[in-house]
Amino acid sequence: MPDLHIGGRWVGSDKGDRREIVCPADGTPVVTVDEGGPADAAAAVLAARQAFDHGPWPRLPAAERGALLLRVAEILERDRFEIARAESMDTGKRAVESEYDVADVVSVFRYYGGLCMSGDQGRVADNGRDDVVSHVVQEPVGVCALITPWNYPLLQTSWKVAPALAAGNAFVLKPSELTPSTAILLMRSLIEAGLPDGVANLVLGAGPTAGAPLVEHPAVDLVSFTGGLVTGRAVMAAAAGTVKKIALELGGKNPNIVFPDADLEAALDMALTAVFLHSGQVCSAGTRLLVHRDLREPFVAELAERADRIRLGGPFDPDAETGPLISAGHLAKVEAYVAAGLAEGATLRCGGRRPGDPGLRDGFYYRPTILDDCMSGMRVVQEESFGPVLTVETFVTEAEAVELANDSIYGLAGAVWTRDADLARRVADRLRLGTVWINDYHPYVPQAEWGGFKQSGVGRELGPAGLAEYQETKHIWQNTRPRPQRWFGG
Ligand code: TXE
Repeated sequence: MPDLHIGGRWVGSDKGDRREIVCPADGTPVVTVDEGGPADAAAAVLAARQAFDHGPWPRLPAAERGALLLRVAEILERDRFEIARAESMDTGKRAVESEYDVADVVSVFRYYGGLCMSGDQGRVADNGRDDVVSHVVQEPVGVCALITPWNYPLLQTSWKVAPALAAGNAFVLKPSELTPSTAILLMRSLIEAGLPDGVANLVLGAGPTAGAPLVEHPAVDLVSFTGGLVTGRAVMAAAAGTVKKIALELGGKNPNIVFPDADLEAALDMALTAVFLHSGQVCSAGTRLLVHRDLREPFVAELAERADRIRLGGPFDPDAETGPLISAGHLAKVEAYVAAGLAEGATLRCGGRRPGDPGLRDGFYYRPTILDDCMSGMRVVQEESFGPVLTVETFVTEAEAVELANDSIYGLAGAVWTRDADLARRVADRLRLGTVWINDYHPYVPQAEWGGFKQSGVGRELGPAGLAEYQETKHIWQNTRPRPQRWFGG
């Protein structure tokens, strides 16, 4: 069966191009898929436009859209092992992590399905007139281009697809060219749930050839993009040509601040998870450890000792604790960042190399790495390596900790560890971050908004604000007793 889905039909690409997907854990071929280009992107936009302008979906009662989203959740839950397996083959991540991801995806569809059911009919604004009704309503934005990355392929897609559908939009999804499999499976689930033709369209292919034409297309009303900062800037600039609405999630360099009175056992354990989960390929990874000077030596020594014991392996290796990087190119990028850090004066506490295990030779693995003696100005501290690399900086005062944490062009997420609730709250209030964890790291729920301050992005995903991104607000002024005004003499 062909892999692009346009206007309710599975089709091959206009040019007939194909792309082979390989598993990053060992380089084995996973699947070959159709590779779309500009003509496919344009066809998908027109199909979505047609479905939005003339189809039933945007005009359905919200509760019916909600019912469909809940059916999608059921189907995804039924197929969770097949979906998780596909995700693990494309990304190399452990099967158990993919299963957690699919469970999260199901929750996201349930949450937005439920939000539709809540039956928000807008509001009546007080206009001071008894002859006029001012009704403020939310409408779908229109045709949305949804562009997603490779680290949490289906999860990041669900954060866009579920609210876009809940609001009544039509969309074209362009997943990462490295990890297309679960987008295909999602499309099948949407069809099985009964989504009308043309509402959901799938174009596979590379960013410049399949993604950029979506961003530039005049018939697209909104672009929601998750990916790297450099690409995000290009997307923002391209979207300006037709003044599209945009939502961007562009990663972070997230501070994890440890005060001396913290529960050190928990702080240490979670500092490892914060940065080394999914080998650091997490936008909110706690890559910058800011530790009080008095704690630094014992804390970092134990961190390094435990990081050195982390077991690497493929998706189905029961002993593996984390997996490979996504590609050879990404591995080279991470290596270059570590080299740059060492050249700038950092001290290597562990890792800094590929694993020696011959069983891992064909995968894109990199050992968990800790760079000590870092300074805020270093490239490895400021730029996202998106790998298993932790940098260590020290502070003495609360003000210094806040200043270091905020010394970044990013502002996505971070954590503060202390038993002093007042201190924790003071610091949380001053951090310029979209998410702050106190005595924890990484949890999120579909009910609460996610997104970044500063160059970590524009807009919010999840929560009610994640739905609002996909809505336009309209004020309908209804004069019930129209009379001539005689503004002009006539
Ligand atoms: O991402 P890209 P890449 C960061 C991370 C990583 C870096 C580069 O630091 O090392 O980004 O990764 C599509 N117009 N993050 O190159 O290019 C592309 O096809 C429209 C953080 O893989 O941003 C894919 O679907 N679309 C991040 C998506 O954009 C374009 C997650 C993301 O790819 C395009 C991943 C264009 N001109 C990487 N060029 C996070 N925020 O979690 C590419 N794309």
